[in-house]
Amino acid sequence: MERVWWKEAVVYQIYPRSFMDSNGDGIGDLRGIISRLDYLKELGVSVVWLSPVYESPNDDNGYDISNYREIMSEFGTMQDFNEMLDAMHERGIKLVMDLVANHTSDEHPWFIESRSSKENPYRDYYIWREGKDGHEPNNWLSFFSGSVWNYDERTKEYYLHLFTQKQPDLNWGNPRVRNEIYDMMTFWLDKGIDGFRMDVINAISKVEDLPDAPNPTNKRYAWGGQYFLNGPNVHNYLREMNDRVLSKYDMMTVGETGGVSTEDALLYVGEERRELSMVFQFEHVEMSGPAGKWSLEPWELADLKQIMSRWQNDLYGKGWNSLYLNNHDQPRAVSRFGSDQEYRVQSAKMLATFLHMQQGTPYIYQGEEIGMTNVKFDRIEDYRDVEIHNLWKDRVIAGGEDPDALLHIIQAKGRDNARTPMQWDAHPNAGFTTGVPWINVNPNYVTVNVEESLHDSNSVFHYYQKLIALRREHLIMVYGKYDLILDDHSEIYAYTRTLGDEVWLVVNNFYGEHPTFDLPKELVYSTFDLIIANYDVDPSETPAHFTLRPYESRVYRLHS
Ligand code: ISL
Ligand code: CA
Repeated sequence: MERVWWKEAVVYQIYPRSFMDSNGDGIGDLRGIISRLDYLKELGVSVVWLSPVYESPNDDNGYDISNYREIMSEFGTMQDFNEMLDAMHERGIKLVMDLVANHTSDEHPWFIESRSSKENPYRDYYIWREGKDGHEPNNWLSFFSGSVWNYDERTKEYYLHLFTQKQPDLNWGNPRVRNEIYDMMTFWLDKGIDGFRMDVINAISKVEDLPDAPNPTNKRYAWGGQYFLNGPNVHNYLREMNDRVLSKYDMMTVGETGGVSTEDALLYVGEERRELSMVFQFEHVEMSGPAGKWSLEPWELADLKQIMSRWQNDLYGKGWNSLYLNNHDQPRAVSRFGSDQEYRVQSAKMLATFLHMQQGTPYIYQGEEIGMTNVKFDRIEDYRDVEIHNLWKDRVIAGGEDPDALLHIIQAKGRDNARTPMQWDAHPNAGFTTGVPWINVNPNYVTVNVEESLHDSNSVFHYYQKLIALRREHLIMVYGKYDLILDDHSEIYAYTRTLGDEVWLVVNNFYGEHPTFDLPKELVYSTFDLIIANYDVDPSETPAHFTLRPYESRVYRLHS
């Protein structure tokens, strides 16, 4: 595969509202980010992905943009932004911005014009339809509960919103809309940013006639993803975007693409396709079974192996993977895939090894590098996420479901798990703010925090630092071929990486027991060395046979 900087990078995601507050208003901001860049440099990451910082009424924390060319006043000014970008570049850190172009805020001037009359020149910037027999134009279910349609009194038509009512979908079929987006992207790239993370980019092309979705269980609304995910023109639009914008810069792109198979993904990231650098696939974060996201069904290691290995194998030599276990939309990785109790530190390190040793660009979500965990708020009022509150209205207030049962699920799966303030130190509010934080801190900040991690040479932080440093030294971590071994082992997830005549063996114990590892016979070696491990390893033990401790991880280099 061709060598490129973004394949060799490690990306750190900042959710600005919760990262660092510089002025005591309880909301993270750009000057707060600037004040913590030395920390990111010490960690060693080479790219920051910054969740949206554009002007927004914050119905969905900045994923509802009312002006693409201004900074949200709560976060600072354009001058702060310019300073932040320079300060990142001075430290050798590139900046990837969030591109939220499937929809805008309903407070964006385009939408204000669009809804004002059917004749307005901006009408066709959005997706308007007449009702059908006094109902919505179709039965599609929104990502955030309820219908995707909202009736607008003034013109007596409905507009489409896949997310909240305050996030109307843009009409990408209109070339004027596409031009506006390309101009806006050029504006930011000309400022010197290094790429875009593209929000729900595979939803920008809807099928022309917007048919009803199949509704076998006869609910009021039904999931219509097949009519708007990977739609008929999505690749035409991305090719056009690439020709007009992306190809003119040395940049990276990562498309957020829920519901893609590896075959679909290759159409976005195939090396010859001239579309995107990589995509975020969702299969491993959607393992929870038929009841979907809002259920407590456990995930299975066999499924994780099968999914991750399929992505590793199917994209190998053809297109690039991204690697992540959590982000601002997902529960905390250590709570979900590891253990956030007795083995929090060990399992956080194990998960990091498991992920960073695969092929692809790893993404670290803020706080993951110190093993931050899920939070349990006891009262629905303490949650802030619009997805959670819409769900609550739909299922408890309107639907009469048991509030305690749903709260329990929200505690495990809700997006606010990822959005509590970054835990900097043991001072009140975790050192995030001197004021009242916009969302409560996780009470475990007293022990789980950056300051503590920096002092402890055995911390999760120092382990991540080591993994990131290893990637800079060893091309095998980036370009080596992945092969799953011990496919059927019920506790161990092990694989090898191979580049030329170099072989690395990666062994991860996903549970709290003591399984034994036996090297498959075909893997012959004469000498070995230990690359990294999350426990002290007895040097007399060989990679041929050993017993793992709870959540133990080891990486060996095998010499033939
Ligand atoms: O987290 C989810 C809902 O459970 C996902 O389905 C999520 O909504 C989807 O991945 C799209 O996410 C992106 O677009 C949303 C925004 O709310 C998310 O924060 C963003 O990552 C709308 O812009
Ligand atoms: Ca602030």
